Amino acid sequence: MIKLMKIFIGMSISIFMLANTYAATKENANKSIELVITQKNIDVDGKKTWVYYVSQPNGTWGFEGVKGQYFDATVKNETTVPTVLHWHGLIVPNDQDGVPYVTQAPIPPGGTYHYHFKLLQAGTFWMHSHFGLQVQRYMSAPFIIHDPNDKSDAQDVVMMLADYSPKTPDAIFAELKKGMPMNTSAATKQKMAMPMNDNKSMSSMQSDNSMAQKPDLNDVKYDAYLTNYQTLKNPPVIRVQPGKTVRLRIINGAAMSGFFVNTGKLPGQLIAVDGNDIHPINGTQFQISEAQRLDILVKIPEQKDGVYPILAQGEGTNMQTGLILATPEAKTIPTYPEKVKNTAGSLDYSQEWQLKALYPLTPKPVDETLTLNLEGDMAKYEWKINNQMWPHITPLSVHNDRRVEMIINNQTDMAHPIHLHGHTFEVTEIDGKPVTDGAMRDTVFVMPHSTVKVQFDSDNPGKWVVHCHMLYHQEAGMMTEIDYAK
Ligand SMILES: [Cu+2]
Repeated sequence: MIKLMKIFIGMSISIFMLANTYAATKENANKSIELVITQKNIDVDGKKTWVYYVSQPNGTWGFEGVKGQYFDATVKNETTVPTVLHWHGLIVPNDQDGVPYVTQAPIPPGGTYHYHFKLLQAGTFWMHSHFGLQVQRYMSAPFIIHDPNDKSDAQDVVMMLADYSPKTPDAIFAELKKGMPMNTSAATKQKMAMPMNDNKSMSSMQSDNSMAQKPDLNDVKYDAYLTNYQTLKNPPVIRVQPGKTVRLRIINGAAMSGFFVNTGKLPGQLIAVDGNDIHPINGTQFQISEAQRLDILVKIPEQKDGVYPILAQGEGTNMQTGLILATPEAKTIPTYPEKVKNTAGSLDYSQEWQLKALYPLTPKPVDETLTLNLEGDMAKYEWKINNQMWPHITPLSVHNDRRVEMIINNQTDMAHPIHLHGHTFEVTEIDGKPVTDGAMRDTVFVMPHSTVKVQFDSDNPGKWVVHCHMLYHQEAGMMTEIDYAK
């Protein structure tokens, strides 16, 4: 028990450090670093489990750097399995992208791999394994890049969300492959296809009790959700200063769960999605699908002993996770329940419609069009793009230096967060309706039986994978590749 406590304390400290070592890291960002992948034991509400952990020898969880400087890292695989780390959302040269058998060979147990690239962007990103089902064991960590021109004195607080099951990832996948009747039930289909009123659905987490009686919209049932490896029974408590601004850097690192984020008493201002600045949106509830990020500013009131939970409820569930912002004088931290009365609804487009990129693409005619038809066979648990399952795919092709439109046509009964490597795209159309200056993203949520169009400039030659970021969908085939024509 003491050992476990130490792990928790260790993790809290390194997260706290991440929020407070900007100055030191700023000077050191050009230095070579080591990122060590280890395994460790944690306790999730009384259940012992082992997890992966990616940290630097100085204790920093993940990485924090400055735009314009170089990321020069030796990744050490101190686990017992092969792995590869991918830098999610970062525009890197193709050979740095970290996709096994596409851009590099896996790093064997005990092996190392050197990555070296310039940090071209500023924002909230993350790193994660692109090998097998390792994301379910949290082989993931924050990758935060500061803008050297950002004069804000906001305190950074990283909130990395994850989903927890006592079952092994292999067992979860085997169960899905065997098929679960509830997935294809008429009630589920009906619920998925149900059109949602935009304003109502933003707050659907509070209103819809009827969801509780219906089959779950999620194809994996989890026991708990985690924030920075901890549950609400023992949440991260981050000390904040009265009157100061906090920049929440929320990363959805969950394998299969979307969330409704709730800033509670603190009015929030959403300033970036997927690391890309938007025209700010005020609110207290925000949506985040798998692999996406939200940067939200909250101002801590002047009150000396303030406690402010930042919560995230899993879509289609009554479970929540979160962290607690507390001023130094707040001695007693109340506990917040892991389970709430109301079951949350599903994520939708209501937030996406509000997003306006601060730096959208320069409007240009589309030169080339790619179509991604998303298909699925629930009975066999096969997930496909253009009727092909990874790795048995024919790559799509683009030419260099073109404006490319990607049409994502979801023909399945489930939503899919689609992620493109090596590029940032603009959301340009949702279900036939144009989006003006839509958000710049690397991961877009596509609702069931719905079509989303995005555009990007083909300015980064190589072989880039595009895939669903629901881990078991990806593993079951929902991934393809876009190659630059030679
Ligand atoms: Cu999917």
